Amino acid sequence: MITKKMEAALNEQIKEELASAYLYLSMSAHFAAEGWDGMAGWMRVQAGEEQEHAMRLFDHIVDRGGKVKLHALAAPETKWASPLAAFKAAYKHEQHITGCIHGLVELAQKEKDHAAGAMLQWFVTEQVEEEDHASKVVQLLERMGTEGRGLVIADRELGRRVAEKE
Ligand code: OFO
Repeated sequence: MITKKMEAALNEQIKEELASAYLYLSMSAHFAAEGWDGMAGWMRVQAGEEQEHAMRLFDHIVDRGGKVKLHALAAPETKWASPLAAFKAAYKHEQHITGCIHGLVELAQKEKDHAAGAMLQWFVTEQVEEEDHASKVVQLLERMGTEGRGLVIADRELGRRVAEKE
């Protein structure tokens, strides 16, 4: 049986993951409106992954006899000064999420909740990938330049991202 503290913290993390999905969907909408279809697609795939992350936590709470409680989501930003600014914001956001996950791992240790600890290890590894993906795009956009042909090539490259099976 999940403890009340762990249940509340994981419910909070479901909100964080869905807020991530919301943020990336908003970025996708922004890129689509600006005609950057490749980057819009990249963000859409990312938003889908975030929903899957939320569902992992959802299922864990249910499997451990707890109750899922969904919290309200704040509206995300809708505009970014440039593609580079958006991906920098995404990278910063992932660093924030990594901090949340590490906090949950520490709570699971304190609560002696080994099942939550084991489940959260997947997220620890995933966050290494999440930060790596976002920072690599930042690097790519810095190299390709913020306008013109370089950005068109980067957009095409980023559009090749497809949803991975977890
Ligand atoms: Fe769920 O990893 Fe990104 O936010």
